[in-house]
Amino acid sequence: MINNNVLDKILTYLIEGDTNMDVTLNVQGMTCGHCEKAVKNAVNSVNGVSEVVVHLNDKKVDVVFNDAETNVDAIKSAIEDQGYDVQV
Ligand SMILES: [Cu+2]
Repeated sequence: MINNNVLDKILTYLIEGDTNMDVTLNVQGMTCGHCEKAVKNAVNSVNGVSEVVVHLNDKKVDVVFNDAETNVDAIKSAIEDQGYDVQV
């Protein structure tokens, strides 16, 4: 059985010729709303990123990006540039 998520990706691929990927990054060092905003803005500023959700309490960041335009390393660097440690 095929789930909606997979179906979405296939449709996006057929329509746009590329795929939206999602990744969850473990980000260490986020302690407050300021950190949350800094990380969110940094990731949003990466070309090809369409969605960023920061889970401050879980120290996790969900990112949706177009893999024709960017990659996990670029997103990771953007967060590290703000002074936070990232594990995929
Ligand atoms: Cu903070």
